[in-house]
Amino acid sequence: MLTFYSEGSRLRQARTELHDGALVTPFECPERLDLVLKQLRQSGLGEIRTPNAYGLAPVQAVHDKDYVTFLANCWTEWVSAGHKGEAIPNIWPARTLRGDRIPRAISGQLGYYALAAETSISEGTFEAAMASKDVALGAVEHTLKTGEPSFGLCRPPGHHAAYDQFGGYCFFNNAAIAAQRALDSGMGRVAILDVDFHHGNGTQQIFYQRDDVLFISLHGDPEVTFPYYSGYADEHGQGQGEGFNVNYPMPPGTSVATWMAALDQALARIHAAKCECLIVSLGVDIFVDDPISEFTFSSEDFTLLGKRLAHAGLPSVFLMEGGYAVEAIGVNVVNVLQGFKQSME
Ligand code: Q9C
Ligand code: ZN
Repeated sequence: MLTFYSEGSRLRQARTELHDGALVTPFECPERLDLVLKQLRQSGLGEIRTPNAYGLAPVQAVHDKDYVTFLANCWTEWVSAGHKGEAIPNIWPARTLRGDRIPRAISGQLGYYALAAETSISEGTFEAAMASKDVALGAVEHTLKTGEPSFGLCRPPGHHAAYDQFGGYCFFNNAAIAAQRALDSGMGRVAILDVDFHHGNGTQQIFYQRDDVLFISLHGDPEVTFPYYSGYADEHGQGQGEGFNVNYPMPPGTSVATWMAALDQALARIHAAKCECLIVSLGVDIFVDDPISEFTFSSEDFTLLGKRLAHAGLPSVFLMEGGYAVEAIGVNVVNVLQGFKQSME
């Protein structure tokens, strides 16, 4: 199985994350890449390739053009406005304010285009987001061409990024960009299965009114966990998309057996919808020791997850999302991929 990876992902070097009322070193850090690469090299899973540069067109196929321009210019504008730290929003078009204006000042634009405050924009963030979507596109292109599975070691992650909003460590929605690419290459329907601990609100929002992408997410109950305002079981999709969005929220501490039972239901839906390809939003923050998440996967359970995913029998693309227990992240990712590879017929 090929891995796609870009050195450009290291250009995101943010120093600050708003966490527990303090600015801390971000959980979503470049060391995450090192640990995954190390385990991939030891595993003998397959070659690690640098993707081509695919430009902005595939990004603009799922994101707002003005949002992309905002991300491209944000750091420069923030610095030239004289701000000292990293770019962090501190006001939003909240429910009682106007949501129909995009202010001229970068501080006003930040709130307009942000869905959360933990994620700063720093020098190199846009360039890293560009590298990350190229990784996703390299992976999906390879799978479309060969039918073989592939792994995109995306960083920054993508599943919280919506049509015109960043947050939750995400800027471009790599899974959505890859899914759109698969559709544009002639696939009739694509499944995105999101196993990250957090609900993939961005992916859901991008495809909510469409029936050509089946989005299914297993995640911590938004009643008690990020992103709080998305991911409930009654979100089924809208219009044409009715029935093509499925959420399995589960409480903190949910057992692996319960989680796997939800996965079986998800795989049955993917089969019933006649999806032609599977994109897995692979967050390994469901690991028991993840510092910001509350599910209970052991490292061995990730192997089991890979095996179950192989039983879907579809051309599959794995794209990295979250996972913050840095020491274990490499083992956990490789276990999914090895489990998958071993169970393919
Ligand atoms: N400060 C992904 O896993 N904050 N994003 C949670 C801890 C945001 C996670 C509370 C978590 C975002 C891709
Ligand atoms: Zn997550």
